[in-house]
Amino acid sequence: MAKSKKASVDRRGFLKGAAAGAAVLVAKPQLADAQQPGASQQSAQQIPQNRGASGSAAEPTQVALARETGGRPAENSRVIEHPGSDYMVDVIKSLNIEYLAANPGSTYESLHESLINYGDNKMPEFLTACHEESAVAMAHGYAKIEGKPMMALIHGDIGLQHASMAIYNAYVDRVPIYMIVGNHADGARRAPGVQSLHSAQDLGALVRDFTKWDDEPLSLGHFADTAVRAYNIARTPPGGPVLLVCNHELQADPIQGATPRIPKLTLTSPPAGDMAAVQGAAKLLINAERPQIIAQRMARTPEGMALLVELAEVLQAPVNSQERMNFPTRHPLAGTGWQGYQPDVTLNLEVADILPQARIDRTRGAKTIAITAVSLAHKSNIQDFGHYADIDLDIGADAQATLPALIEEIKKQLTPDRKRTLQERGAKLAEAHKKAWEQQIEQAQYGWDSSPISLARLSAELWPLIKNEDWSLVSWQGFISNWPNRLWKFDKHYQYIGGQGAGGMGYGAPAAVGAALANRKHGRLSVSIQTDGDLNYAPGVLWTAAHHRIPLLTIMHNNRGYHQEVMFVEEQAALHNRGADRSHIGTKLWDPNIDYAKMAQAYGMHGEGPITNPDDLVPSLKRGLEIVKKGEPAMIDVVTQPR
Ligand SMILES: Cc1ncc(C[n+]2csc(CCOP(=O)(O)OP(=O)(O)O)c2C)c(N)n1
Repeated sequence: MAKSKKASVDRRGFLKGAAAGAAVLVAKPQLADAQQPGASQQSAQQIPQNRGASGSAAEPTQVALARETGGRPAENSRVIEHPGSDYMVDVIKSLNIEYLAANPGSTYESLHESLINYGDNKMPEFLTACHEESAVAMAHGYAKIEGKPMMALIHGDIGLQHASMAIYNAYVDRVPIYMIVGNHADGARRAPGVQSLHSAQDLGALVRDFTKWDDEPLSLGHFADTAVRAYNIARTPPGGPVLLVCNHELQADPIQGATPRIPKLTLTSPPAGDMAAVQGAAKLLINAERPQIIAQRMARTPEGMALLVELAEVLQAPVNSQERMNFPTRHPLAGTGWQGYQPDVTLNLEVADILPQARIDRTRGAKTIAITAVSLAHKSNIQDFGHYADIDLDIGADAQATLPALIEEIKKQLTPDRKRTLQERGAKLAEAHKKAWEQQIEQAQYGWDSSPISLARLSAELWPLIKNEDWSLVSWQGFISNWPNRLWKFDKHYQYIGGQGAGGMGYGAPAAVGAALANRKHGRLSVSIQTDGDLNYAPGVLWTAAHHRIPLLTIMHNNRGYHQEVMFVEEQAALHNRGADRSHIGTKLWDPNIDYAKMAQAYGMHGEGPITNPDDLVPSLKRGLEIVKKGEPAMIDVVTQPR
């Protein structure tokens, strides 16, 4: 909870006797940021004061304008004893949110101050971001490790526009994020200029198409209800980002009378599949000759992985896991079966867009089952779905919550005879898995000594250095040809965070920092293989990692370009019957080459490279890992093959 009543009364007493603004800084000298050079030397006049002399937070003043544009505001001795934002902090603390990431902004200045002083900058702790997209994507990465939301504080309509792509990624990835955006909604009270320009009549509308829920509370009681409800909605499968629009007046006006009761959070239990449908699915799966399980956004918690292992083993079916850690990569049933294994029944667990394969399968009489909570939560405008999937059994429910019943039902229906047949299939699948594994090791050797360095070698050289640690890969593998999946042994739920969700670049670097933040308190070693195009969207997140001492080894997959797009342009050139020799135009990041070691150093972390000789790789990775194990971020720039 927040500071004790006595402590906060004492602080207020102190505030009364001093110049208010200066007191805010002096009162909390132990705060890390307040100790930065110059912070304590600020005079009372330099502390922003935009309130009118009447004691109301109402009047738009020239002071408000001046402060936003760099002018010197007038002195003001008024003190607001108990701002609404203190109560908001109590409400937020009741949700047990560990961190918030934000770029500062005047639309939430009152809440900002209450969080760091009244709330003691704990639960949540404030992390300084350098771009709103980074703040939200950090929260995205954090939730994928921790399974619960982090907060992003956003400044008005401009900050929300910056944040929007990251919100969209999280929405499609069904990841909970808790967002508060400040607003100056009351046109009669806000100042002209930025207070108006950064506000909106319906701020949530900017991102409503891809947030799970938003609300704009009108009173503190309404704020408490909305804040608790939003948290619950974010976490109820399918999860998603939620947004509270928080008006300046609600934050800054003094609380009148007693504070409203804070509702108790009770998480909604996820929907499990209808029993008749589950029984039907069990029957189809038991009778299948070549069943297949595809798991995409299935495992929400460590139990999800354990359930999927149990399902696979009881069925002796191969599991093709995508996007998340759903299934151990070295389990004998991991993969897609033996060569030519054509599934006759496919079970899709939280698979977003299953249509193309389902239609192909239908033409040869194969059946498709889907279990996903996304069927219960569609929106219209943004097209995060494909054609209508003509699947045979469509179970609208959370897959993880449905697995216990499905496993039970399969066990019940399985005869000893059928069990024997399934065991025989399992032995063949295990053989196929082993063969596929050996092939990967062989393939990894192609181009072993090449420069630029092969991604297989990079992954293979990294593995022995981390495999005895409690490691976590906090970057997507799509653009590194899935080499870690093909060579490493992933068997814990936090060992991989998957991709962007909606394919929006700029996600990778901040999501890695957010995931590393979540891993930090568990003492895990976070490693990211970072593409260069993605990092350059908002590299300031490197400073956030350095400033907040977030241990993360970033290994640049520096192919000096937007290689995915190089390939697309080359393909078009071929289609148009023209040469591909100009495909670098608009797609390559060279001339000049970007110096990532210097970039890392500029942001305050260890940086080395570019590594072009593969023999230099291991010593450099070792140096980076040593630094990360001491609790700091580090970057190694490796010049790599395109894929
Ligand atoms: C916000 C955004 N803009 C543009 C794209 C189009 N796009 C898809 S892949 C890609 C290249 C990414 O480059 P990089 O991260 O370096 O990965 P590489 O393909 O080089 O491995 C781009 C620009 C996108 N997905 N997202």
